[in-house]
Amino acid sequence: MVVLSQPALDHYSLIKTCNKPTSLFSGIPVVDLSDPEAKKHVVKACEFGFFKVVNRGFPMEFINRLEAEALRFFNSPQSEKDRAGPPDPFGYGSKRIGPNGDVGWIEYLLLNTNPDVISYKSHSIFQENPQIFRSAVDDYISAVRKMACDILELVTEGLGIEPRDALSRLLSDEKSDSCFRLNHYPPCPELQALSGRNLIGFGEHTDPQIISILRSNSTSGLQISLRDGTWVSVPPDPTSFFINVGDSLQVMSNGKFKSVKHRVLADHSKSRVSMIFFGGPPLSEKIVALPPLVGEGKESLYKEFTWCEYKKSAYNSRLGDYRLGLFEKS
Ligand code: GA4
Repeated sequence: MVVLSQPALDHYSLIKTCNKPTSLFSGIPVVDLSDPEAKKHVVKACEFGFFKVVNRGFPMEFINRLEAEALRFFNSPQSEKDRAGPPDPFGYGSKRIGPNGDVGWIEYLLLNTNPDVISYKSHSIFQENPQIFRSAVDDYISAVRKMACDILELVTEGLGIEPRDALSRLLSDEKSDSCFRLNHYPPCPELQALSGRNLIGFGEHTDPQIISILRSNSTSGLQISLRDGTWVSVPPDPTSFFINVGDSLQVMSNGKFKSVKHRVLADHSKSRVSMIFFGGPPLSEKIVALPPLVGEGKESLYKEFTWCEYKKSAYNSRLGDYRLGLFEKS
């Protein structure tokens, strides 16, 4: 990995680059949600930590409407987009990610989905089409939240844990601290000509929440890190969803499920648009292992903490830090 510093590349300075492998990884677990055995497969897939779900019956119209509105926003003049920023952490952001100096070849809208908090409804992101953009976001978020809850119910059922809403209630709670992100990775053609390398759009990290649900257009770029540390490219599939186990679910499963490191590389010629729902619990919720996963006479692997404490610690960290380290029992 190199950091560009030549004057010709000033535009990109400080944004890291790397070589994008051309081959796509074919080993991503796929869970067919219409399969009567889905609960068994979802548990296996969570052990891997990253998987694709198909046959959800998610309205394609919600996806298309939201993608069109997102593109309309990202293609609008910079001065207009800047009116919706800087992110605090919610709002429009460009290149800067989080508060601690991380940067990437990306622009984004980060929205809070909890209407009690500084909701996205109060942001001036919706420009001249407020009702169309807002309702596209609302419709998509309610459908994707429902999908996240259903997947978590398959998880508890698959594990034989009662009640079946032991996990899903954390996202259906009206105080659920979930958020939603629309990401736009513009193409980086000059860079290809100059170095043949790709810019890092979003640097490597794990997601702090319980579960993340991602949908992207057909531009590749998402990569995951396998257990042996190799980075592999995820074949894009605009009609399916990709699921990431978050750090909190790793803790609640007492390490049975893995929060997988991932990153995004920008493409030379095509722009990538993704929409991600991050399902988080209420701020006061204790993140502890589900008792059946600890085992009789055994101890959980992690210290007790609330989501509020974990989130605070995440916002004090750099993107690539191993955040769960602070909460592991020695
Ligand atoms: C990673 C997952 C989500 O995109 C996010 C990110 C958040 C942000 O962009 O504001 C963080 C990052 C994410 C983890 C560490 C901190 C916080 C940027 C950062 C450096 C919205 C989230 O919840 O955590």
